[in-house]
Amino acid sequence: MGYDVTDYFTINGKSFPMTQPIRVKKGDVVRVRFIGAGGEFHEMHLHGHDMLVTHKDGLPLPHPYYADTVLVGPGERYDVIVKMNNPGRFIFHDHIDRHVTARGKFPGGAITVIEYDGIPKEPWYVWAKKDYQPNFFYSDSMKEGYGIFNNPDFAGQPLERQRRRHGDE
Ligand SMILES: [Cu+2]
Repeated sequence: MGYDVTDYFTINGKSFPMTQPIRVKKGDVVRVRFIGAGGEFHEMHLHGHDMLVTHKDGLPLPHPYYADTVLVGPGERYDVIVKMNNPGRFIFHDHIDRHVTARGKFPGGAITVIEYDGIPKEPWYVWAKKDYQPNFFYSDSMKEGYGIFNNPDFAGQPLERQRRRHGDE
């Protein structure tokens, strides 16, 4: 016997403090791609910055808009662009209280931190001595352009060639 209890929330498969910071320099422009992979709505909130929402579900928005919170429903995708113009350290998290817990304990779940280069890390800061994994947020693939449809590996085959291959001409 069993039933679904959602009591664990993640960013890229990890729950805070096992998530990673987003390390930036003043002047950087960061793209964040939210993918609602679970069964609940998430209110993704970035402190100290505005997010420019540019894409929804892989399609460019005709009128990009600024938001400090992006509501991401199950299966939805949003791309946002953030100008890193406010040096400091800023929490970036889900504003639904339960989603910043792990098995009922706060803090956990969907939390990360924007860390600017050169901002000192006080000893009380939980990530003062973080073992940093730079590609946790797939930042290397994020340099490749929007959406998997621009990736030649996902481009598919023209219909004519598919027919020939399947021999049903
Ligand atoms: Cu907040």
